[in-house]
Amino acid sequence: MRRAMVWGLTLCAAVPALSTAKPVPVEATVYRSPTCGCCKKWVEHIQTNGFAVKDIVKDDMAAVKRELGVPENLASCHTAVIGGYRVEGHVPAADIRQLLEAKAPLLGLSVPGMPAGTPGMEMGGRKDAYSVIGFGPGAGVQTVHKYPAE
Ligand SMILES: [Cu+2]
Repeated sequence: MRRAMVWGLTLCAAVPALSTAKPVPVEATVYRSPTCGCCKKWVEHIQTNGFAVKDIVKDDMAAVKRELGVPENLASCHTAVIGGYRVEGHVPAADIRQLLEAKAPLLGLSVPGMPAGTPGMEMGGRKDAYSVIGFGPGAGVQTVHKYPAE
């Protein structure tokens, strides 16, 4: 059988028995406070998108962010470390993938605050406009991806 056909079957069928053909999951260490519900939902979002999550519960999230060098003004709820990058808040899995593939010269990505409609912050049909911000190393910040309101 030709290889192209095998891949085609895998993509269409999505059968657990064929899961060995999937790419190896990317490891993600997520720090979150014990009471954070939207953090857990974001963890589920990245898990569904092929990330293997090490879930670490911390009471003092401000200390975690400080240690990892997440700028205070870009802070959100949870903080993750993925492929050496810091991922702060409700960053969509697709943007993390892009960051990893591009090997962008950044310290990390953030979606500051907790905008409605981001992965893990679903609020019915409400979707606020928000931006994924790239930060560091150093003081520099840049907008990596703008999501419009819907
Ligand atoms: Cu949150």
